[in-house]
Amino acid sequence: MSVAMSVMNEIMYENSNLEESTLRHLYKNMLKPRLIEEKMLILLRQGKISKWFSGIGQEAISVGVAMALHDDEYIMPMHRNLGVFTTRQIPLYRLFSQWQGKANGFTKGRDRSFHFGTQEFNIIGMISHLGPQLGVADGIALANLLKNNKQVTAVFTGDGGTSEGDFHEALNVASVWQLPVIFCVENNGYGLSTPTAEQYNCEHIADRALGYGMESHIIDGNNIIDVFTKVSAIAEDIRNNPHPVLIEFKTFRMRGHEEASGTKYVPQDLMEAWAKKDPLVNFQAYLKELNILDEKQEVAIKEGIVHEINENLKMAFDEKAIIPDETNELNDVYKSFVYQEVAPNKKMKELRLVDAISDGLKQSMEQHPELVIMGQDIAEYGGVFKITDGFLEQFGKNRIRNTPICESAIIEAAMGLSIAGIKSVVELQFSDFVTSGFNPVVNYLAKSYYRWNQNADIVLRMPCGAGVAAGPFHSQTNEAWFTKTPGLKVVYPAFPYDAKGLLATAINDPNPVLFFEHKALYRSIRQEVPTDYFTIPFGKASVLKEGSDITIIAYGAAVHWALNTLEKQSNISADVIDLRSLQPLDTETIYTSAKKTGKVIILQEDSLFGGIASDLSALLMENCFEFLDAPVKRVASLETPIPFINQLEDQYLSRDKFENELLKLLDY
Ligand SMILES: Cc1ncc(C[n+]2csc(CCOP(=O)(O)OP(=O)(O)O)c2C)c(N)n1
Repeated sequence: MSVAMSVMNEIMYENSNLEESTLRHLYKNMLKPRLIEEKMLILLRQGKISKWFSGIGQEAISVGVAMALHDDEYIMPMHRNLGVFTTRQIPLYRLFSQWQGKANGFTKGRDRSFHFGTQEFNIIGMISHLGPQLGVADGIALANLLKNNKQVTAVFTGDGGTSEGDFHEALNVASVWQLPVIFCVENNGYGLSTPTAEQYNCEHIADRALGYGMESHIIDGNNIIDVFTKVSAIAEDIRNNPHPVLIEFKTFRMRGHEEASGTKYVPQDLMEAWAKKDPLVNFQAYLKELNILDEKQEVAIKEGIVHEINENLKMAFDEKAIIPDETNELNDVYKSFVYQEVAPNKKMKELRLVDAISDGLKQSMEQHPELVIMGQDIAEYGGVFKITDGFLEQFGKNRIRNTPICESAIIEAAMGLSIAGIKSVVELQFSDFVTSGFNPVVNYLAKSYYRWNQNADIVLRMPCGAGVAAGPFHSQTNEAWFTKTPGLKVVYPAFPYDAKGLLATAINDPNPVLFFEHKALYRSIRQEVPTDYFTIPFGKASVLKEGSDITIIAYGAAVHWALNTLEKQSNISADVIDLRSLQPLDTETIYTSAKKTGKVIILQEDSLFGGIASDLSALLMENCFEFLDAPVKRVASLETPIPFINQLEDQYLSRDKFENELLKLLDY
């Protein structure tokens, strides 16, 4: 080892055979974000940008990690990692436009600061919630592992972010699956105003890796040579031998959490001590000491960067402001999907709902050779409802993945797979447990396409529903939590035939789809189903009966409750509409029927307030009022959680109240 040792005031550099050109490169790459920030702070004071999270003093980490990775490897920065973006050579005017909410940015004014990704530069930015980045990194790393492309993924978080559940789930999943990912924790002393002593109760964050069976390192985050050389070596090791690594970079946040919040709570002596360890100033002095940089070169480099900043700023300022256009906005909520009709074959077989879903899932696995299924107990055990029984033997362990009980990390990992171009299906053991992964569903999967045109090619299978005496946490039908959220599609079949065809479409659709499967129907409903692969389009309700007195609208188990009621009341002439898909919704079929019959009753299994029936009722009032002969009637379950014991569950459910309400409405 040729070691040029240098003891500067505060940082000891070891030049482990790095070329002069590399050292200069490291320097320039650190200087650029520093100069941009200095300019941004001026613009902030002038009110020309809205908010700024400073990375001053932490540049060595962003730059060192970004330079240690290959350009085709994904890197996932946070709010203080400007150096990642500049090291990847993103044209500055695009960054400036992003911060000004202009069209040349990455989110068309839809999200601010560093909340964006760009496939062009293999950078996947954060969502505000911090932690989800880590699970998404797992998914990208999983894709790399499956493709065997020897790539490593690096993801950032702060010391504060390590307290989030996402951090622990992501580390656990990465370790269990031995994913090629580097978790980079920038320990900068504070999470907003909270010092690390109030954030965690262990000496080093790196120590936590032991608990996950993971390799870890502590690196001086202000020493650019250490960061670059050590991360380069770690990355190379991971490429050859995939495994996760946790790195804790010791550093300090030199400015406020964001500029407006100040640093009053930080002791002055701490600030002063860390100011002496400035990564840029020390490295610059070191390069001068080695005669790699002189005063003239320093000035020239600085002038070059300042010129680039000013030119690019001018471009961003000159760019016209975004003109709002509702159509544009609405068109970017979902990735466009051209539905491909695959007609059902003539050969039929009688199947239960559970078999039809299993059959459809298996055929989609054959249609899409890269499709991955993830879920708890789905491999050897075949899933708690046995939907994936036998899949492991046919498709292997890479594609049929048992997961730890980490709903958040797994849904985030599915997002990562999608970013890397791989479709996935996630089986929630019970739809009730989606709450443990709620954040990534409603904030990441749902908003990603709208924010920066990155789709989430994911189906979440949701075994749901009551009537099985399973109590408040295994019986909910929670579709309304998701129909409320733009960006998600929600499908809810009631029959085996529909379930098979709709599941195929859900998997073909590049958008996030929540696929509800009613547990009480799994083994009680049978139907003739085409044996081969076929598709059914979303947004088309199914008219099960045609009549003239009244329109009955339902979905899921409630469809069967309505049909059973009509069997008893055979003199009633009703249109029975099974919605099948709730988002998109087939308003045309609903309105046509309502206008014909003049009376509408909506039967819903969920409790009343805020459910689908309420919105359907509002839509009918707004669009069919003149045709209605009676107020639209909603019949829904009691406004309580779902109770366990049969007689209480029976009382809770809307099922037995329907007949009476139907007769009353007919008499209106
Ligand atoms: C889930 C969630 N809770 C709270 C916040 C508000 N918040 C944003 S950044 C931050 C501190 C983060 O600290 P750390 O991870 O140490 O990163 P740093 O800002 O110090 O770089 C907080 C509390 C948030 N964005 N998301």
